[in-house]
Amino acid sequence: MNAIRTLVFLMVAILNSLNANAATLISQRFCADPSVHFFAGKFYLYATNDQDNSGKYWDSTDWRLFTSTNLNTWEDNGSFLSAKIFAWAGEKAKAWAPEAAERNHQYYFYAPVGGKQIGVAVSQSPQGPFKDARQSPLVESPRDQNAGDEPIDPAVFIDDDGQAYLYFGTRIPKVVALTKDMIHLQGEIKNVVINGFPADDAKKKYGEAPYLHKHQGLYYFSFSTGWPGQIVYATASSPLGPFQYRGVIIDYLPISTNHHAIIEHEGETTLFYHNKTAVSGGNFKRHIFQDKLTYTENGEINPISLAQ
Ligand code: FUB
Repeated sequence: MNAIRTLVFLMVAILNSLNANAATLISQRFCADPSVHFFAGKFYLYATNDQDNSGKYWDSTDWRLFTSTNLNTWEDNGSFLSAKIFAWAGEKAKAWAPEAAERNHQYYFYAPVGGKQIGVAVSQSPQGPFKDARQSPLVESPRDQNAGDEPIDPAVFIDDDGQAYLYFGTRIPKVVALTKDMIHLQGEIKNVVINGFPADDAKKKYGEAPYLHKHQGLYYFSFSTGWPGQIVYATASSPLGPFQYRGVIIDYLPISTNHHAIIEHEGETTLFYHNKTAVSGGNFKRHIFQDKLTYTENGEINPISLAQ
């Protein structure tokens, strides 16, 4: 089994080196739901730790951290945080798609601990140790009005004016401003409005995995269309929308979920997402890949060609 595994990864490495456009596998460890950031001179990739789940459900209880100095090769820092830090989440807490953000040299870690609650933790270092920032969920259904049935998949965007926004949600995308301390909601939770889905494709709708980034002054809201899902995007002139549907970034993958992150650094855009491989072969044992993302002159995102 080990010999087969080594052979498959050697083949992937050879394919990667032959084709500069091919997606690159970031680690042989099972991991998913990438959240990628450049903090204090280094890249950090926070992930759902599929290495530790049962293989039958997304039931891992810890998150995994990778670091990089060049955005090409990643060091595996292993399981770096347990869902147990959120004591209020109880025994059944799951470690699902994480997110991170920095403000004033404090690092904030956001994560769902199952389908109903999102917690926030804080640390002086992007690598931790993190502690629960408020001893209660940041978002909770049904406690918070309009949080939706399944408030998962937090994504934080801090605009150039310093205002932070939290996006999250399943089936209905949600957005809410965050207070300056990054650990409280500011104002109402609103639905994210996306107009212009193609009328001839009923599958083109919001599913999960929201992500917001800004490119040349335009706000790009990208997300998975469901299970299985494409990663598609819509744009707006405000982080609050309304957004106009623009197109597909990643087509359907042979896996039940997809979840991505986009980082712009020194003029280059890099896309991270998860997929299954010949080794993982399953919906719960996923692998993270990265690929270059490019735009047309009109600000459209060129869809990536899939290596898997
Ligand atoms: O990893 C658990 C769940 O699967 C995430 O919250 C979703 O985005 C999907 O990737």
